[in-house]
Amino acid sequence: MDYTKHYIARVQKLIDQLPTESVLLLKSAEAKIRSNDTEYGYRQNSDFYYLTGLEETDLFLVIKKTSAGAESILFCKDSDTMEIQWVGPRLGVEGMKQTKQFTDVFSLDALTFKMLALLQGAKQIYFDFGASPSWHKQIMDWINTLKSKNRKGATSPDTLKDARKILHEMRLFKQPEEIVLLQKAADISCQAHIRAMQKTKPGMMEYALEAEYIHEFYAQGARSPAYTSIVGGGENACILHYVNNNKKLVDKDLVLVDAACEYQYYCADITRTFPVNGQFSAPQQAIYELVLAAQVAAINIIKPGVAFSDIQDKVLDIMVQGLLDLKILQDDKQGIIQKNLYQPFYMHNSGHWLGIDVHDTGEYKVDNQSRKLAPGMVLTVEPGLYFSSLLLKNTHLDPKWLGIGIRIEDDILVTELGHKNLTEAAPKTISDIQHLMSQ
Ligand SMILES: [Mn+2]
Repeated sequence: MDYTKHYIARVQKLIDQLPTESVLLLKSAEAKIRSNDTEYGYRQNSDFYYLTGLEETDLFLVIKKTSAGAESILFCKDSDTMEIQWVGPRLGVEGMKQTKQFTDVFSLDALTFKMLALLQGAKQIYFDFGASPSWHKQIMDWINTLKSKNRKGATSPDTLKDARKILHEMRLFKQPEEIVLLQKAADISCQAHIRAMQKTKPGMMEYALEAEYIHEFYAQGARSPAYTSIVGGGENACILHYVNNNKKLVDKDLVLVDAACEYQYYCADITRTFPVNGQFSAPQQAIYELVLAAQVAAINIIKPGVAFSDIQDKVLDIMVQGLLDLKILQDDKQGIIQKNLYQPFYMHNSGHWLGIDVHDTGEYKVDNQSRKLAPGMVLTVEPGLYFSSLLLKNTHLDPKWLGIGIRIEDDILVTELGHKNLTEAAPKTISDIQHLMSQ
């Protein structure tokens, strides 16, 4: 699919929000070394990709807005013979011009000379605060060069502004063409969870189960997990960011898998917890039903106007009541919630924004109030309960709960009328999971 018109529209929408006499600067991500002289697979800077869809290094995007109008300018590199031989050709100046995405395209060789001309007369510079120290320094060097020429009549900008404030708000509201890609990432990830449930058996290594996910991602064209997969059998499920994935899956244990793919830069994020041998024990079932009830109830309140924090409140309302019913907690429900007495078992938030970054951009508070949901936002809902033997062994907790760790996570799109669960194809009821695993 040709997304060029969408990138042009995003740049235009950004221009609309810039004051006149301003220049916005963005730089592509650099290749990152993994070991000695070999690199990680390249991933473009998320903001740069959002505006351009380009996957090359050594790109500079300049957007200049004056009272006379606005222009978008790309600086890029042409490949040399050696580069074509070893890593293949770049689009180059002519190739970039043919996309007709930018007002003008120049060679990187002209960067400093042209940049000083572009910055001349601008009152403010927007760039991505915190992107990298060398990028900050580069921008300050350009400004200082201009300042040194002020006796010759050059004027330099006097205000620096964070481009991310604008870009990250834009990225929070997903456009239809983005939702298509998020759904695709979600669909592939759901199929990976189904494949994994079908392959799981006692004695299997956690990394072998992880391999089933990676297989499904790659086979369907998603060339990377959206984040390092968490595959934790038994007690390991209680370690929130367990990524060693190197233990054996044991009969009668549960396995928690937090794994999903990135498809054309859009992420899914799914957690499922299922029994290694295909059948939940009674204590596992009791905790699972509680987490699931809290997750479903929380998803069901999602619609425009609901506050982000209402989701966690709903989770706590259901889970704390359930923990009281199971005699894991005692006394007064509101007191437990106010004093955070549930935290030995549930110590994280209900979820996060999802998009080009798995923990996507966008403020969670506006004017110090929890953000109200609106159509186009995509978020995860992922309550969990964890009974770590290491942390809870000297408490009065009934030992039958120890070693159980359960999280259930789906990806939810806020729609005009309510919400859509993008990941509902991954089984999560006990009967659906046990049925699938018995086949
Ligand atoms: Mn998540």
